[in-house]
Amino acid sequence: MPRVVILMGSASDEAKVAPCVEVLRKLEIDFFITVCSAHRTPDRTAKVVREQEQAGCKVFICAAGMAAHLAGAVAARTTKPVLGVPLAGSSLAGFDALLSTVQMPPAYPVATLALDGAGAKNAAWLAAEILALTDQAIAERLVLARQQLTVDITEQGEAMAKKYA
Ligand code: RP5
Repeated sequence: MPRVVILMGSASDEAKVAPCVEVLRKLEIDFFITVCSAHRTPDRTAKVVREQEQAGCKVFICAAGMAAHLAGAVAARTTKPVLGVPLAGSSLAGFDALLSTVQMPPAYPVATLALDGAGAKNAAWLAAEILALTDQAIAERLVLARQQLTVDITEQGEAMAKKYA
């Protein structure tokens, strides 16, 4: 049962959203992913939110560029946490998408992550942390994954020190 739903505004966003998928897979979290536009397919967006919520979705991750209203449009239709990932794709280099995603009116929050791949990755980590509040297995996998990062970075540090010794 997918507990995380990833929506992107266009198929052209796929490469920037891929790191999110990678992290969710690594943490063994089921997800549903599709293309859904706030502007081009508003009815489909509403339908997907309704259907996925009924199917058990606990967190929505929305990635979009330009006048990025997807996360806001989803937040308008659910009280589940909505995580927004602004994408750079216009001559404003993502500043447009950042402001469109982050500036939500009271009672309709969008937890806005960094731009592009970095934000996509952290959206998955944050979704995992939200799920971990009520899922012990995910909580344990999160701790293990972080411990592995500590090991990896320590090894990198030692290798770097050796290289320049
Ligand atoms: C946004 O417009 C999408 O999220 C995408 O980042 C941007 C451009 O979309 P395409 O013209 O490539 O479909 O809605």
